[in-house]
Amino acid sequence: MDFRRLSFLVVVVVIVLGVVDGGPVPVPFNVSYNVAWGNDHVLFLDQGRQVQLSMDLHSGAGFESKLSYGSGFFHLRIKLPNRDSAGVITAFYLRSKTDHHDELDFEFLGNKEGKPITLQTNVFANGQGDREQRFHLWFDPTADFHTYKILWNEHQIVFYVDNIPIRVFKNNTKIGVMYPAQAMQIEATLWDGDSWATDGGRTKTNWSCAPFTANFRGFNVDGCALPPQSSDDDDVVRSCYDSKYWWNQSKFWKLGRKYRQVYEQVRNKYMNYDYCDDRSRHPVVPPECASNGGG
Ligand SMILES: *[C@@H]1O[C@H](CO)[C@@H](O)[C@H](O)[C@H]1NC(C)=O
Ligand SMILES: *[C@@H]1O[C@H](CO)[C@@H](O)[C@H](O)[C@H]1NC(C)=O
Ligand SMILES: *[C@@H]1O[C@H](CO)[C@@H](O)[C@H](O)[C@H]1NC(C)=O
Ligand SMILES: CC(=O)N[C@H]1CO[C@H](CO)[C@@H](O)[C@@H]1O
Repeated sequence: MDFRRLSFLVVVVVIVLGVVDGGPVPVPFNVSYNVAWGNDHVLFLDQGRQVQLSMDLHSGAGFESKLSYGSGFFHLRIKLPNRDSAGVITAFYLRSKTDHHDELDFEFLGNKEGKPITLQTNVFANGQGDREQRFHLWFDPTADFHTYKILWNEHQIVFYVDNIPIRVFKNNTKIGVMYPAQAMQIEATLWDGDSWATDGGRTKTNWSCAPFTANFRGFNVDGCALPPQSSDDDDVVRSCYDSKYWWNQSKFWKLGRKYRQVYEQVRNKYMNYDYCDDRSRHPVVPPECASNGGG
């Protein structure tokens, strides 16, 4: 193989991997995001292409997208607080700022050094949540950046860790299950949740380990942005289902066969709590539980 062809191949591979990583273009934070709270606990690194949130006894911190979105394939690259992070919650989620809100959550529940961090996911539609599913991860999320992604279109919501789908919430409106349909903002936060996060709240935050820090990258947004105050306007939100958005194309309507296999493997091996199986909280199996197998 001559050298020109080889370097062409390398470029292609880098571009493909770049896309898998959550976007080839390192976009600065301030293009799409604002600090929401805890300004003095936010540090900008790498010319604004990386942000570090910190938490101590005085405050945590959070940021949010400037715009709201009606569909998209959202991602952030996150490196979680290391050492003893019991009680500390790092979160990446979409949320509508409405009374009966929609929300799609990744919440990382910190733990004592050496014990596994739990990744909790949840789905709220029209104010109703109580749909937790929890996982242990197959890598150390404090050691390096990993990509966490949320696909949201008219057909399904999928949570991904790197490229692996771990949770599917389908549009089951035809069997009476509410489906997120309100304009949502992207948010990320670092906060003290020691009343519930670790061992059901029995293990408290060890403040002698503060400040706790979480780092974020990957600030390009693949989403259908909506004008402010449009969340009540059905037609405007529906415009986000247009096929001109790549995440609305048919290959994103359900998991393909290969993805469904890894999805099932990962859930069998790493999911350690599922609201669908919790008869003390849900005496009747929630209707969506039968059909979220990713098929
Ligand atoms: C983002 O920050 C850089 C410098 O830190 C500044 O030059 C630029 O104008 C800012 N962009 C926006 C959209 O605020
Ligand atoms: C859910 O799917 C139905 C078709 O089954 C569609 O009419 C509706 O717009 C979808 N709902 C949302 C909120 O996307
Ligand atoms: C809190 O962290 C300090 C420093 O790492 C450690 O010496 C101490 O044992 C920890 N306390 C608890 C209750 O784990
Ligand atoms: C509501 C809507 O416009 N949905 C469209 C999403 O994109 C597919 C094509 O990929 C169209 O068939 C749907 O009508």
